[in-house]
Amino acid sequence: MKISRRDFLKSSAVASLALGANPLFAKDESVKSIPHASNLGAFYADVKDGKIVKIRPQISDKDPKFPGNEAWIDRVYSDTRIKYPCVRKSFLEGKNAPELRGKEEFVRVSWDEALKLVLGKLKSVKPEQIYNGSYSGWGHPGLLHNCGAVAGRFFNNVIGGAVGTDGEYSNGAAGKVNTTIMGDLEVYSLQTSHEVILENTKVYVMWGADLFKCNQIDYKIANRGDNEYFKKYEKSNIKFITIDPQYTPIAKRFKADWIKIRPNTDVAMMLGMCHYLYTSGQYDKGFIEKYTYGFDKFLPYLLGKTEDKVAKTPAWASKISGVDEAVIKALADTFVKNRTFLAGNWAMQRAQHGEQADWMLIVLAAMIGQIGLPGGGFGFSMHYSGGAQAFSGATLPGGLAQGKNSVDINIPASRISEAILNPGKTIKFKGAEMTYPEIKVLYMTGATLLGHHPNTNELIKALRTLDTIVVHEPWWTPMAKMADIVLPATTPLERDDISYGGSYSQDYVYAMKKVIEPLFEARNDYDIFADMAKMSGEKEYRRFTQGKEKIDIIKGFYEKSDCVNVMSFDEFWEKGFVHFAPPAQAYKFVRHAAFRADPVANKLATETGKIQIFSDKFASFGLDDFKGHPMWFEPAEWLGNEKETAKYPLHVLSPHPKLRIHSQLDNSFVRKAYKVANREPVLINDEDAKNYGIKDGDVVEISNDRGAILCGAVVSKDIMKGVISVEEGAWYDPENIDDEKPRCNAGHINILTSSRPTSKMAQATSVNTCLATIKKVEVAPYQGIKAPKVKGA
Ligand SMILES: Nc1nc2c(c(=O)[nH]1)N[C@H]1C(S)=C(S)[C@@H](COP(=O)(O)OP(=O)(O)OC[C@H]3O[C@@H](n4cnc5c(=O)[nH]c(N)nc54)[C@H](O)[C@@H]3O)O[C@H]1N2
Ligand SMILES: Nc1nc2c(c(=O)[nH]1)N[C@H]1C(S)=C(S)[C@@H](COP(=O)(O)OP(=O)(O)OC[C@H]3O[C@@H](n4cnc5c(=O)[nH]c(N)nc54)[C@H](O)[C@@H]3O)O[C@H]1N2
Ligand SMILES: [Mo]
Repeated sequence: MKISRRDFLKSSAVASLALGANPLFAKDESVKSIPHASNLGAFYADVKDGKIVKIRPQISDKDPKFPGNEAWIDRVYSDTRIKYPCVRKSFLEGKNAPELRGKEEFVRVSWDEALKLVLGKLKSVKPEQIYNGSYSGWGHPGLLHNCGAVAGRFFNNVIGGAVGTDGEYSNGAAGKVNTTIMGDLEVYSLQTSHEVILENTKVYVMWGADLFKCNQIDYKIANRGDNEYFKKYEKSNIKFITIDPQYTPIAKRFKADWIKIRPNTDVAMMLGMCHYLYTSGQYDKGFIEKYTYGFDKFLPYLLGKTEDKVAKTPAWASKISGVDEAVIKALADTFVKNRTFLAGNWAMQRAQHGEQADWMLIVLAAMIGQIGLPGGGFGFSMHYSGGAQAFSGATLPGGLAQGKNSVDINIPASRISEAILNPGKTIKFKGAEMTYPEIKVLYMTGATLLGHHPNTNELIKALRTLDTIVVHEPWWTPMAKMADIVLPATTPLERDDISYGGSYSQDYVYAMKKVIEPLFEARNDYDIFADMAKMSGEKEYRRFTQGKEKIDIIKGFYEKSDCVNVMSFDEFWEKGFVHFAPPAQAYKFVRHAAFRADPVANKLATETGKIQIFSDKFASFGLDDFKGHPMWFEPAEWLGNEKETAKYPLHVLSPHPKLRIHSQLDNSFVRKAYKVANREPVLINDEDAKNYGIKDGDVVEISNDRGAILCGAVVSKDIMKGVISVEEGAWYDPENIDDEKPRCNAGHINILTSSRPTSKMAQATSVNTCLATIKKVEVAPYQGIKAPKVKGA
């Protein structure tokens, strides 16, 4: 089934109109409306004769124009569905030939044969030789079928554990720093509410925070409630400023002043502002004394009285960041004289030395002195999953218990390729050391290493050394194609589940009812693991299922929550949702207000109970690339590195996709809305385009030492000179599979990104530290990715 862009526009207009109608009474008697929900929002799926014919948004979806939900029809019935369990030919024949991964044909096998093969492989190695890469949770927001949770439950209860991931790709660097600085991760915590911002904030700084794009989806169930507030922001008197190499559509909507900053140089700019605030005597001395620790140890560095003898003046910062000295000073003046909110992003810390970004922004906010005041201070989740929405406070349904993992080895999220290629190697990590295990089996469910991990060619090299790769997937993703054993998973619409949303408001609990029967031979991840538990023995099976049916587990989650006080499970299951209206005071929430009101009674969970401008713990790590206070470190690849830019003059950013969830939806009609010549678009500045002889719509090759990709050019004034941007998540599609580093026809950005860690402290991903070059090319038309041929199917 294929839906055109025009059909989609038509149907979503109808969908918006239908929003108020009672969805349980579809006009056509033969059509059943079944409630379901996903990261893309809550909806009713209309089913006729066992087929989904329409997706209609639920009442909680405040802006159902986002095309993702409509695309469920397309995705469920996609040609790229994996229909049967499959095994790579040589692997099935017992020859393995790992170098043929991703090149060889697959053979259809029975479920029984496939699962025996998987279990046999898992049992032939030690648990510490299995890497469970079911990272992230973006596979499925359901509380029962959450891919990471079911995989963890299986490995911990049946296999004796597995190697996991430490940290993540989202906030790998900040996540290792903020708890020590603020006593809280900050990036996943409830933010100062929209209402408080609207009432109090005079200056709103989007410090790389893409408030609109990133809030259109949710880690749980999206409600797009922020969009209602953005209409009010638009009409307010708030002065918006965006500090970003790109002028985002929301910045444009808010008529924000655009500060074009060289990628990866924000810390220098912040230091320049701090120097100016200090030397001009404008910083809030009282705040620093009362609420922070270690300013005196940071000051010599700021003033150039340490070894480097460099004062971090606005002039110094200007040279690095490309932002005018006068602008740096004017911004500092504006921030300190007005109620100013600094909304940080996560892309800044997804760069080499990303540890410094949030820390330095916190120090700047501390010197401004508005932390904990209504509409002032900083926030690191204004752009994510409705971070500034009012919190209901309800007790929600819980999730699937995973049990204890007896393998105490977790590989830092940026280090997977290195770990596979260097078993036994010891690295520094979080102030201690860790040694890589010898990984033999890679197991992936609900995540895609071949999508999210940097330096794809290095990763593929690593993958081709493993003994076994098992992937559960609904679709023939590039990761599935690289596997030995591929198990067809159901899409969420083919099974029952329960979840809640938004992640921060927590005001709706949703029934995610099975909409249609599983297609082909697809099975639920839960059932796949349950079957292997059964094959292992009665005891293992009981440990995995705890003697419960799936619907009873869902009911159990429901019954332990506040939902039961609203309606019975049966009523909920019929209606589709429970709503908890947030209390009035939730709309007045001010982050850090309690700490500001009483820093003794409400001290932070830090070394000193205060904000750590300096941390003795961090200083004691004795690292050369991460110290006791935030600092500017020059990245290996950036526009200020003349040697590097001679060869690769453009800084490549890989932000999150507007119309996808990472790689998800790249096999749906949604791609028609953004692909250029069927390839991932690259945003390029108009002057750069002219200099390179590139026109809008041209096919271009972007390359560096790590590889090359083909993209479609989008020439624009909304990206600064010297920077190009390709959204992460295009499905990798090698042009000539036998090349050592095949060019990617689809424009998968991680071909170009580096797996270099942020530092020896967090060892996090640094994908936004990347230089490359670009040229126009003449190539054959590209049709997009296809499912592989399967023998016997
Ligand atoms: N260059 C670059 N790379 C990045 C980033 C970046 O900014 N730049 N960002 C990073 C970040 S922050 C993140 S969070 C990661 C995201 O990385 P991932 O979490 O790997 O991203 P997704 O593409 O959402 O992968 C989810 C996979 O689960 C599959 N799936 C969906 N439903 C089911 C199901 O029910 N069962 C099973 N078995 N599978 C299912 C989908 O088809 C998809 O392949 O990417 C990281 N990579
Ligand atoms: N629609 C959609 N929303 C999403 C996701 C998705 O896949 N699709 N993924 C979700 C996930 S898992 C995550 S982790 C978050 C990601 O949240 P973020 O990491 O904050 O989002 P990005 O899109 O990577 O980048 C946001 C902005 O940062 C800018 N930027 C890049 N480098 C720099 C820099 O050095 N300095 C400054 N000042 N700005 C810079 C980019 O130009 C971009 O406009 O988004 C979430 N929201
Ligand atoms: Mo993420």
